[in-house]
Amino acid sequence: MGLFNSRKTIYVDSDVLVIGGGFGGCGAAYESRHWGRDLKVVVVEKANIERSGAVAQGLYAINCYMGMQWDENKPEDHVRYARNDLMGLVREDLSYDIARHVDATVHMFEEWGLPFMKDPETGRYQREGKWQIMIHGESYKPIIAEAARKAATKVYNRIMVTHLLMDKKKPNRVAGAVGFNVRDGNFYVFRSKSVIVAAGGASHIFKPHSVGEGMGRTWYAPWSSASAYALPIQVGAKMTQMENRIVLTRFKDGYGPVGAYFLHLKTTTENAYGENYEPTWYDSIKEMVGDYVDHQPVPTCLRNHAFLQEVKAGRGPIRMVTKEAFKDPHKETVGWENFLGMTIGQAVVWASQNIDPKEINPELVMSEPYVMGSHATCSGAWASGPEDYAPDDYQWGYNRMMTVEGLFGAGDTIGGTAHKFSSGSFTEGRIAGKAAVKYVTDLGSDQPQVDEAEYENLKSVVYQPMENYEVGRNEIVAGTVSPSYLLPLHGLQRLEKIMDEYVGGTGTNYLTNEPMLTRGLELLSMLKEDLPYLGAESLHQLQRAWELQHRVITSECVAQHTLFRKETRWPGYYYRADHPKLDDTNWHCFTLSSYDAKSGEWEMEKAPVHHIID
Ligand code: SFD
Ligand code: AMP
Repeated sequence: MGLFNSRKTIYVDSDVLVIGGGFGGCGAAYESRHWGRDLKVVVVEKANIERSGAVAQGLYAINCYMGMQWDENKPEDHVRYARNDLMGLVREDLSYDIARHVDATVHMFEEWGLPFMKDPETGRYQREGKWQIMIHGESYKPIIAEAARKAATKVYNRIMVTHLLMDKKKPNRVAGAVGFNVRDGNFYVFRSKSVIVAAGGASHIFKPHSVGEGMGRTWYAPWSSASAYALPIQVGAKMTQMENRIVLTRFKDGYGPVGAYFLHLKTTTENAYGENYEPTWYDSIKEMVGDYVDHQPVPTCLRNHAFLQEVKAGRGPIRMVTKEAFKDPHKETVGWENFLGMTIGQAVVWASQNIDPKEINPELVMSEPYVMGSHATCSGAWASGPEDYAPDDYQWGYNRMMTVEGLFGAGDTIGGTAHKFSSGSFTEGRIAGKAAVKYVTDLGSDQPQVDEAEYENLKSVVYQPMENYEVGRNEIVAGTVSPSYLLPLHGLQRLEKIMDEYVGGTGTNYLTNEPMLTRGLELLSMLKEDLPYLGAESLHQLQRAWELQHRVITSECVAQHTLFRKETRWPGYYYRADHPKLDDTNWHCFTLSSYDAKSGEWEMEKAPVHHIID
């Protein structure tokens, strides 16, 4: 490794290392400090926590709040809601654990200065829906980041974590992480007694609707690059429900979310001929999934399914009926502000396409799939549950610890816990932080040690794309296509095409089957063979190269899970055409995977779904 020896290696020691300073990470830092007054709590973030992660642009609602102080809901009710929405399969222990603590989190947000809308008559938080409350949330992220900054011993911004480090003595114990500074290029070795991964979900593993110059326009943040899954997968942590990718109804071209419209503005949808199409599909959905169609609210995936069927039947586009609601000045203000505080691009799209929702009912579209464990979906790591509530086989260590010792997670990282959203992710970070502190305290003198040979080897692996570029660049005089390297963007487009065409993206109407998945996996393994030849022109491109690596391994995991589950559990999220119905007899279970980095092999298994709440 000749060219980059001049880069400095910087060593950082900590008790608790938090990877990712988004909602889960900020919660983890805050709570680790509370329980570990004298401990060294370090946050490492690839951007700047002030405006990083999915909430960078702000949010207009907090989607998970019980309202227990006013007897609005009980934690058990939220578990029932999430279970119904996910067609019966959630980790009820983990979900309950978040629901019972989430209100306290939200109250802290208010103390820290987040402006909440209040119901003028009752003085309570203004409800958008049964679980959602409305905020003036443009500055949501900086407010939460401030608390984490004050709690952490140090926040390292602009460092992209590429790999976890394992203990020299105990094979299944974490000992830290490595990464590089995307501004000065220095190599960082984080040695830590415990690690909490809170690195967000994954966009751009399936081809998005907008490509070319519009490819940054996706619903989930384009910088959510799957590290939350790739880091644990690479060290053999078990993952769950990775087939449960999410597809969402969104306003066309700007990906504006629909929740505030459906729930607060009480708008409805109609087909191109002004008809309410959902009842048309009731019988056929019942035929596919049985009584799950009768749940209230109708599960997100089934609403998607009716939308997709109606478009396939030739009666699209589907529109949101806004004209009436927008005649009410309050609702009109809410409708616009919802996007100005959260998804500004949608307001800009409407302005640029001459769409005034008072005059025109705007088009909706079904998004490409994302992988994330905090919205209406359960993908993520398989985690140990709370000591006082989890059944025995969901408990092997500390709360939120993965199947790797000392490795914890929160937010999008953790599987089985849909509908936690921003507040639930922060809450889960708090739960993980508290548990990590206990783990560290219990370690005593038996402390993990990093292996110098391991991180020295990773140092050359991490910078290899820059070396590839530097050497290979001499072989071409112009253009971007080289015989010796491929650029991160080329790799990303290849990945998105494979996932789209074989693993159930928009290109096949979310449809796949065993032969398609088998071929998709072959193509993914060929892509993996080419990844050592990634070429990075700059540190920025080096970050893109590692984001791609993380997306590819996560995609492989999604494809393996999709192949393993032989049923169509969530029509509207994806379809196994060779197993077109829900099959509770054989598949009322979680799917688990583990990856062996040495052999490149995946092992799949089933785990039982325990229903703790009636
Ligand atoms: O309307 C590395 N979300 C909503 N939540 C709500 O409560 N209300 C809403 O209104 C929500 N809506 C919404 C939402 C998200 C988006 C994008 C839109 C609309 C347009 C969901 C929440 O945002 C989500 O649940 C949480 O943010 C999840 O928290 P977490 O911690 O799992 O992810 P994060 O906040 O993105 O943070 C991840 C951080 O990790 C960093 N990172 N750092 C170092 N090294 C690496 N390799 C890293 N990889 C990633 C990231 O930079 C980031 O800071 S609505 O649609 O429902
Ligand atoms: P969204 O804006 O679509 O991301 O959704 C925000 C919140 O509203 C989430 O809690 C969704 O589950 C919920 N939601 C969105 N649309 C509907 C609907 N039609 N019926 C019930 N809940 C919904």
